[in-house]
Amino acid sequence: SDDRPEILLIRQTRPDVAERLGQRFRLHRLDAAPDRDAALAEIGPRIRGLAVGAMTPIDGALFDRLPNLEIVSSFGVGYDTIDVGEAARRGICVTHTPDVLSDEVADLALGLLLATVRRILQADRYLRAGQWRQASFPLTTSLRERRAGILGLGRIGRAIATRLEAFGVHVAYHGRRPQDDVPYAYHDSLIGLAAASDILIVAAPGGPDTRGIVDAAVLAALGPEGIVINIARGSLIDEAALTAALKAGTILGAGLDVFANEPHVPEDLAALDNTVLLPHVGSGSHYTRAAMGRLLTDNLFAWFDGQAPLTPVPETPARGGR
Ligand code: 8YV
Repeated sequence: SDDRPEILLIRQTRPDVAERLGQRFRLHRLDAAPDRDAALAEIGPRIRGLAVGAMTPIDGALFDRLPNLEIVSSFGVGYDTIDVGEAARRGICVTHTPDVLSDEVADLALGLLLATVRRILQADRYLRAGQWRQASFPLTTSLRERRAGILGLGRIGRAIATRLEAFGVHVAYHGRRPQDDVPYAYHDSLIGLAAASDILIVAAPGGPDTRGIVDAAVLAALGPEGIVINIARGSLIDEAALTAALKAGTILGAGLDVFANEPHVPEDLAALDNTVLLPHVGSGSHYTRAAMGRLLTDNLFAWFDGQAPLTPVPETPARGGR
């Protein structure tokens, strides 16, 4: 008989992850099941571990179907779609994939910032449309002498800050608390940070605590030269307020890799010329996604070896195996 621990994969489709897990565990896939409900009823009680794609809703209703679940290993650093309070109450450990993607996401944030400030994509479209032969591309705003405000100076926020320093851009930040090991100015309110900045970079976690905190007042404080960059979660920004500010010219532009209701992007945001919009690609390189996949599997390996998981989230118990 096969008495290996049984693991359920939900929206985690990387072949290398499935292969590596399959060498050690009995794997089940919910995506492949014709009747999800019947599949859960049959295998649910035997499942001890979950491997999930990022942005996958994981809640108490699912935990009810998995009474012997010990660990949820999630692909991605953000875990706002996982009900960690409910997991903690049930003694279920949740792990994520921090650190391995910070540089990649920070690189993309700088790319998005440069593309937005120097209108790189608009210039490419201008050339391809043959307009260069008629006239030079209009001059743009600049990164020179700008002041960036980072909302959320976590692992990714710090990686963005060091890059901004290299570009000669002044950095300040707002977050839950000041950090004593950084040289950047702390603002105890987001609106204060926005008022002191003309670039606002969103790098804080999503979820109920941060929903809509970049609102009309924050955008007004950022001002008419203001640039908003978001590589975190769309939920942090009031998209309607952002769209209105971009249309009215009360801010200058926005570069967004994330949206409130992915993969749906508001049409009026896409119709604007002063936006650069990307389909949530921050961590999306072969190199980094492979590293995330390894960390996802390593967390499950450690757990079922009876060791402490490598990268548990702080909200859930991270005891070593049962
Ligand atoms: C996702 C992300 O993991 O890490 C996160 O929080 O949002 C991304 O890296 C990616 O979209 C894969 O699903």
